[in-house]
Amino acid sequence: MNAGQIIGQTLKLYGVEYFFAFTGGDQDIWLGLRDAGIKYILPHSERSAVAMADAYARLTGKPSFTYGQSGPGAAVCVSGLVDAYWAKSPVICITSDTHSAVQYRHAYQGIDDQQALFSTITKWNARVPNLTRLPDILRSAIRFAVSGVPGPVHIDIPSELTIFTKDSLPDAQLYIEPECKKFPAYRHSPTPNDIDRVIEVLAGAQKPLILCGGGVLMSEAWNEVNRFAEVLSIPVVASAAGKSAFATTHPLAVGVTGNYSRKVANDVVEKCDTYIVIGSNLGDMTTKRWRLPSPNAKIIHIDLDPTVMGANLKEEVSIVADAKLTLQSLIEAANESPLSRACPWTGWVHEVQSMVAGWRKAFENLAEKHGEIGAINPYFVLSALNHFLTPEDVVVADTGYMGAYAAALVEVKAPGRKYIRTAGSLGWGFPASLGAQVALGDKGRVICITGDGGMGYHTADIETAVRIGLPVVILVLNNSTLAFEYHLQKYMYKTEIPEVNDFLNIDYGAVARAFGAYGEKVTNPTEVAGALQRALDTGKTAVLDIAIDREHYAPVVYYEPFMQREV
Ligand SMILES: Cc1ncc(C[n+]2csc(CCOP(=O)(O)OP(=O)(O)O)c2C)c(N)n1
Ligand SMILES: [Mg+2]
Repeated sequence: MNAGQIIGQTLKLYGVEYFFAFTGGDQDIWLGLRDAGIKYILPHSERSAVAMADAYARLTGKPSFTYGQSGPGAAVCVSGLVDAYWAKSPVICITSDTHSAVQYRHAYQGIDDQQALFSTITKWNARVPNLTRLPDILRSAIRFAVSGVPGPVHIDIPSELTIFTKDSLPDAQLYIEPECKKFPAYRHSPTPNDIDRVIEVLAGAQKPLILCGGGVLMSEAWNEVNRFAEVLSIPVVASAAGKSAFATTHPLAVGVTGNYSRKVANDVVEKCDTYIVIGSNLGDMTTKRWRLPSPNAKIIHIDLDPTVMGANLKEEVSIVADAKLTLQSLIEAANESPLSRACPWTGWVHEVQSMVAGWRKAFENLAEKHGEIGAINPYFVLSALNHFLTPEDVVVADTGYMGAYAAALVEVKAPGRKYIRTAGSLGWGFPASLGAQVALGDKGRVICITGDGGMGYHTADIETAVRIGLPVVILVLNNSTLAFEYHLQKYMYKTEIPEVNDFLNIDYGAVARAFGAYGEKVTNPTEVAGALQRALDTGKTAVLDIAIDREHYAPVVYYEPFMQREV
């Protein structure tokens, strides 16, 4: 077996279906994948490929694979892996590297230390010294990616092993670790004492609140978190990463808290006296730069990563264990506890529910203002989208304002892996939505929410979507500017620097049609609902370019105290 065959056959044994990559010269790998029946997905850049692989992993709970050719291809992969690194997404990136015979000799596309490029954004990073080591290094890469705190890994293979190689390993020992087909692998249980401590602290609580972080989705624990919240009648907020762990339509749901959030969710977090944090590192985005919760609140923190304990806030109880296993034990303990028979915090639940109802009313009022021709109100657009969303749909949001609009306003009608967002890299959303649709197959529709700034990064991948036949609906909320930047100038600095943020008014609907997709430009608010209906009904890739008001500012907290957001 040569390297390509070893890679192809190993992936097949792990049940891998897809390989997301922008090609380089390493034909042995492509032949190995083809012979193993792994489907090759070709987008228009390594960054798109990584975003697709990343979204695929986040939505399936399985490790995913991508690639970059030695030098420039590898370098582009790095910029895509950043988001997987933040989101703890197990993307395995294989790169070829300079032929060992010419390393350090100014070889074409050579980077002397290519591994160093990946070192800060991967969990593990290994060079394959010879063919004999490839099977075990591949297994280790997968194990590193899916076990402990999941995350991206990198394998570097010198090109003497990947291009037209005569080397072969006749007796390659290929086997897999079944536990590593999904993540998080090798889950840890809580101790009985951990569970007792939670019930003990809750017995003294008057205003408890649950925070669902991304770890709840990673651990596939959404049914358990719903059950736990219901058994004890505890309201639930989420981080942007954990948004879809709890349906926003649930009577105990409050919404996303943090910097890109619902105002009401931050208000509720501020009031709680006991904060049960599940699968979150309590970073700045979730805690409003550590101004939430109140310093008096007792924190019960459940996470599989011991290094997040105490990193940001002081915990009353720290449980280092898997979210699903911990919640299963907590449900049992809660059922046995008097707390489940006579809810001591009914008044708190009613208070939270009336706060959420007030927020909903305020949002509906704002969404009733449709905006002007060419300056449509984004609240109106998202409210219209909510009417069309089904419990099966998956929403993929880009970052900045798009992350805030989507986090605060998009309804999740059933819990599960239904919402993912870029953890920070502008432009990730659109290619990620294609990976999401590959993951979903025909089990649901994917709707991507991106700005024109985000869409500009990977416009060419409309062709990818059309070629592969992915019926993603892409909403480009187009204000012909990087509005986040524009507003920071306007409100914080009381000036404008248009050359830093303003673009031409591009019609992405027409662009989409040129690529063979369905496309419309929506300038009149009265066209929004009809256009959404048509895009969702086409059954093919659809782009709606919606001309939104460049003055509209999203539900973010950055302008405080310069400006108060509305909801
Ligand atoms: C790769 C990358 N570059 C830059 C940024 C900073 N950034 C965040 S949001 C944003 C503006 C996004 O513009 P657009 O997608 O058009 O949305 P809008 O703000 O106009 O609503 C920028 C430049 C980033 N997060 N990631
Ligand atoms: Mg914009």
